Amino acid sequence: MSNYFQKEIETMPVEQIKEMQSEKLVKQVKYVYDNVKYYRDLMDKKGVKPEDIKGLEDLHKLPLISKNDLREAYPYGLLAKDLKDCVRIHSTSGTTGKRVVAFYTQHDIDLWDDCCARAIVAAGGSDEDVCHIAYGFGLFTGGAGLNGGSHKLGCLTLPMSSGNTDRQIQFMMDLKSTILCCTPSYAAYIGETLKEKGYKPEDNHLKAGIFGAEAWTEEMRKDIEKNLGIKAYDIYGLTETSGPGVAFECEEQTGMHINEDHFIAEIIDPDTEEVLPLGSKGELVFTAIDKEAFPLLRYRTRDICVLSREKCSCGRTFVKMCKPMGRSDDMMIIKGVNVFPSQIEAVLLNEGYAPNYQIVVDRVNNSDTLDVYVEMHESDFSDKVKDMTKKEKSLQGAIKTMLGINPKVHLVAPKSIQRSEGKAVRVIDKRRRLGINV
Ligand code: DLL
Repeated sequence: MSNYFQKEIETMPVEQIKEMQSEKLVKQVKYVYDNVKYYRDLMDKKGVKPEDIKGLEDLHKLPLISKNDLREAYPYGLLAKDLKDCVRIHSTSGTTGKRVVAFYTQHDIDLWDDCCARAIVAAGGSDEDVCHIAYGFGLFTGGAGLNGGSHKLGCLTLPMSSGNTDRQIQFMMDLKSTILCCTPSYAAYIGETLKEKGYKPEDNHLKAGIFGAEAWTEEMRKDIEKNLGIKAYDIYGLTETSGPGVAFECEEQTGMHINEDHFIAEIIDPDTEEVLPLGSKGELVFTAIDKEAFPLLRYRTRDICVLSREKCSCGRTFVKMCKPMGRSDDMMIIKGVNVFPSQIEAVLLNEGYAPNYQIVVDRVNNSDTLDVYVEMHESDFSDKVKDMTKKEKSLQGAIKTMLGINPKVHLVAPKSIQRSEGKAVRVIDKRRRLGINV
């Protein structure tokens, strides 16, 4: 039997959700038009007035916006409230160009906390739990978001932030953490370290984990669940929409429910920008219908995804998004073939390797090269060159079967690929040095 944080909303009949979205959308478009010059100019340019938006069916008439608009409007250009009404700023970890900064009023934070509290309850949490938050705290939204949700629910909250894994483990054991929140790659690393220290999965008190902020596969989920002895739930969000909690997984673990009382989701064709029907694969676009300080209308996430309204056994009626299948901008084109890092990861896990790898793409003599560095398990290590070559060839074959192109596989010593306390750096695309827009 499912528990909910806000049952009436989370299980509301779909027709009613749509009515609610329509009403909020009409108000929000007017609010944004009246208060944000940047949007007003975009809408005027497209010839759309707030009166043209009478409900959900008119959403497609609004202009799409992207990270470029956010960068152009940096820092205050999309602000809809006076700065004195704002109480917080967060920012993306973007390393190129201007960062994206998002502003929050107290009301925005309250709704964000609700979204994260819903996620914790959907993962089996209650006010009896000890919520161990090992997402980074600071400008990144992961720590603050789950921290807010955990407080709202009344959990005993451990705001650990990321890093210092020995201390994480000591607190986890001594203070009996029951729910772990961090990136999936850090969860995998904590699991690995626990094992190294001689702990068995049943030695910790954890029952669930809420992992997101980066792509991870079903195979990785199984690995983490086994090593930590927990159920691992996905959580999705982005700084621009507030942070984690835009969507969260329930006990069915078959995709993430989007908090549709606050966000309208669309799927578009990333090339033509045409809205695609439910069930199509395309780019996820969000319209935030409750945000005060930093409103977003039709924001292109670049995440490739499929939405589904199949009935969920948990009783929630919110539309579900699948795990993002890559980004319309992290897809690599190698030797003319579209490659997602998650495809390579799936092969590695399927072949029994840990998800510790690095993909290096380059162009040599006008031809693309793909090198995959993969860590071995201690037990795979052999000083016979012949054995190692055989293993590399076998993995190479498996990746070739998946992608249709031939990679060069390098098996490297355990722990030799640098670990991350936040998002793992999976891909190094050296073609950028040649000015190629990958
Ligand atoms: O990563 C917010 C977050 C924090 C989500 C903690 C979940 C947990 P950004 O740093 O702005 O925000 O990055 C947003 O990360 O567009 C996706 O490409 C990716 N992403 C986020 N969650 C997932 C997920 C946070 N569950 C970008 N699976 C998004 C795959 C994810 N990718």
